[in-house]
Amino acid sequence: MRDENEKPTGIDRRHLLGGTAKVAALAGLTGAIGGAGAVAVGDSLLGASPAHAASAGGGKQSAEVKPGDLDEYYVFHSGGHSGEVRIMGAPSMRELMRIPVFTRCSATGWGQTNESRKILTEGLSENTREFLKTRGGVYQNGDLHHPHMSFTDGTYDGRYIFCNDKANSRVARIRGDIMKTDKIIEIPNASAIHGLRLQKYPRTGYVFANGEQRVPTPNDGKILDEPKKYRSHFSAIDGDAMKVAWQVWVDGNLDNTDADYQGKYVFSTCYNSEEGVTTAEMTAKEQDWVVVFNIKRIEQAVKDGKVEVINGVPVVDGRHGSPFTRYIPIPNSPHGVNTAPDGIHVTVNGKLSPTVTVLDVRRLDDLFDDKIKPRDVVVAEPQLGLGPLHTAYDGRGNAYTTLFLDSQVVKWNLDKAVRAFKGEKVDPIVQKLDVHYQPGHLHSSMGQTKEADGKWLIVLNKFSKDRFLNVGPLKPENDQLIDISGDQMKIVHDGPTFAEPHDTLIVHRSKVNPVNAYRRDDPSFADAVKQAKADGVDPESDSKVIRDGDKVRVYMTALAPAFGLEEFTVKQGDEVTIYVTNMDDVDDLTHGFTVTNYGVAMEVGPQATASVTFTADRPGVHWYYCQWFCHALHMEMGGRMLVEPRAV
Ligand code: CUK
Ligand code: CUA
Repeated sequence: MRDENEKPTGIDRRHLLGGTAKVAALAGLTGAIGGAGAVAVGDSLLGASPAHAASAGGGKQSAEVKPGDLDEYYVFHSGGHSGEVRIMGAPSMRELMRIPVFTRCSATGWGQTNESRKILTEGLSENTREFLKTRGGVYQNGDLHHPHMSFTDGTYDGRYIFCNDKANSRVARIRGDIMKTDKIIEIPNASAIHGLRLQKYPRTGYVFANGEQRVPTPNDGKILDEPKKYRSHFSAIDGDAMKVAWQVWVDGNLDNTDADYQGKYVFSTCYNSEEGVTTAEMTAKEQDWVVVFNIKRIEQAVKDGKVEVINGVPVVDGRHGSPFTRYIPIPNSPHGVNTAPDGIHVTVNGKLSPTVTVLDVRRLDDLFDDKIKPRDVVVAEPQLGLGPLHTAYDGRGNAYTTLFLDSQVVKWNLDKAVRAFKGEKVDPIVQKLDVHYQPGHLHSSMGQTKEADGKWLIVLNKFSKDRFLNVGPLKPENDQLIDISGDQMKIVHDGPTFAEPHDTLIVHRSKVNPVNAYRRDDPSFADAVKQAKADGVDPESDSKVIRDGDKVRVYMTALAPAFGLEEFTVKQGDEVTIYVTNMDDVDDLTHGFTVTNYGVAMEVGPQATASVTFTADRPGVHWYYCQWFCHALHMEMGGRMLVEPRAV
C-alpha cells in the first residue's frame, strides 16, 4: 500500500527494518505463533483493498504556527531514559521546556540543589538511601515512559503531571503551576514501574502503577532460582499524599494499564503469564491476559484489614480465583491498553498477535459477580496488522493503532469492529498510513479524556533512519504529527527527538495555567526560608554570612545585574550552604549561580530562593557568576568566594 507520504526513493521500509536483530527476532516470533492470522494480515497488506488506500479527504487544518503566535495545545512528552519530561507546543511541535525529573540537570542544578535533593531522596526507602550513600546520594538516571495529567470528572484539570521511572521503580509528580517536580516516591515491593495511568473519575485520586518485573518478595538474596516464588504487584498511589495506598499481588507480570471513566475498574496487560525468566519462556504461550482490578472490593478489604502488610504497604492477594481481580485471556503478549472516550470500550493491543481486543466495561459487574465468563467481556477483536502496540481515539468513533512491525498507523472504526465480531460482513479498517519508522505510542489531542477532539495525532516512532541528516550511529527518534480532522490521516510534520519519548499527552491550552513567578511562600523552598528566619536573616533583603562552627550559611539576593554579596570568605573544609533569592519579579527573569571550578550551579527562578551545599575543600579565589542571561550587565553579575587555606 502506498500513499502520498511514502518516500519516492524506492527504499523498502520492510527491508530497512531487517537490519535490527531484535525486531527481526520479534517478527520471527510473530510468524511462528501468528499462524493463519499472520498470513491473512500479510495478504491484506499486499492486496490493499481499495477501502484502505489513502486518498483525498485529509484534514484541512494548518499546522503552521506563525512567529509570535501561540500553539493551541501543550504536549507533555516523556524523555524515556533521558529521565525528563519535555513540554512542546502543538501543532508547531516546537520544544518549549524540559522538566528534570529523574535526571540530573546542568542548567537548573536539579540533583544538586538542596531543594531538588530533598525531593529526590525523601521518598526513598532506608535501604535505597543506604545503597546510594556511595553513589552521590541520589540516583543518576531514570527511565520515564508515561507522563499523565491529573483528571477531574474525566478530563484534564492542570493540577499535576504524574510519571513513572522504570529504571529505579519510582513515581514522580510535577506541579502544573510551576512545571517542576515536587514529589518522587519509590514503590515498595516492585521492580521496574512501567505502566502508569490515573483515576479519571471522580478525580485523581489514585495513580495506578504497574510493577513490571517479577522479583522475590522480600528481595533479600535468599530466593534466587525459584521463579515461582517471584511476585509482581500492582500499586494504587494516593496522588494527593504521594503515598502507596494499597497493592495487589497478581499472577504473571504487569505491562501497561488504564482506568475506566466510572472510577470502578482498572486494567493491566500482562505479557508473561508463563512467569518465565527467559525470552523463550515468556513468549511460550499463545495467550496472556489483561487483569481487571475491582477498586471498591480492594478498598473494602483494605478497610477491613484483610491484607498482608509488606514494607508498610497493605497488599491483597489478587491471583486467580480472588474476588479482587478477573483475568481476561488476550492473544499473545498484549502491550498497550487504552480506554475510549465513549467511556465504554477498552482496547488491548496484541503486540505479538495481529489483533486488538476490545472490552465492554458495562459487562464487568456481571463478570465480577460470576454471571459471565471472562471472554464474554470481549466485544470485538479486529485483525489490524503486525505489532499493534497502542491505540488513540478521535471522539468520533474511530480508533488509531500503531503497528510496530508494519511501520504503520491503522485507523479503524470501533462500531464496525463490534459489528464484524458479531458476524456482520463489514471491514472496520478505514486507512493504513505509513509512518517512519516503527511506532510505539501515539496520542490524539485530548484523546485520553472524554473531551477527545479528533484534531491531531502524534506518533512516536522509534527509528528515524533516512528522515534526517545523518548525525552518526546514534540517530534521533521521529515524532510525526498527523492531521486526523478529515476522513483520511495525513502526516504534516516530522520532529526529531532525543532518547527516547515513549508517550505523550496533547492537552488543550485552556486546561493548563502556569504562573510567571514563584510566590514567596512556595513550599518548594520553605526549608530555606525557615533556616533564614532561624538565622535572623530576611532572605528578601539581607545578604550576609552566618558562621555556625564549621558550617557556613551564605545568604544573598540576586537583583539584576548584581548579587547582594560581591565577596565572602570561608575556610578550607567548611561546609558551605549558599542561599540565593531572586528579587526580580519581571516576567522571564531567571538568575543563576555558578561557582567556577567548584562544580556548583543552580537556577534561581523569579521570586524563588534556591540553595546548594558543598564542602569548600579547594582553597583560593573562586568567582561565582550568574549563568542565566538576565541583563545587559549579565556578564558582570558575579563575585568572589575566598577560601582561606587550612592552617598547617
Ligand atoms: S511502553 Cu514504550 S512503546 Cu513503556 Cu508505554 Cu509501549
Ligand atoms: Cu543574573 Cu545573569
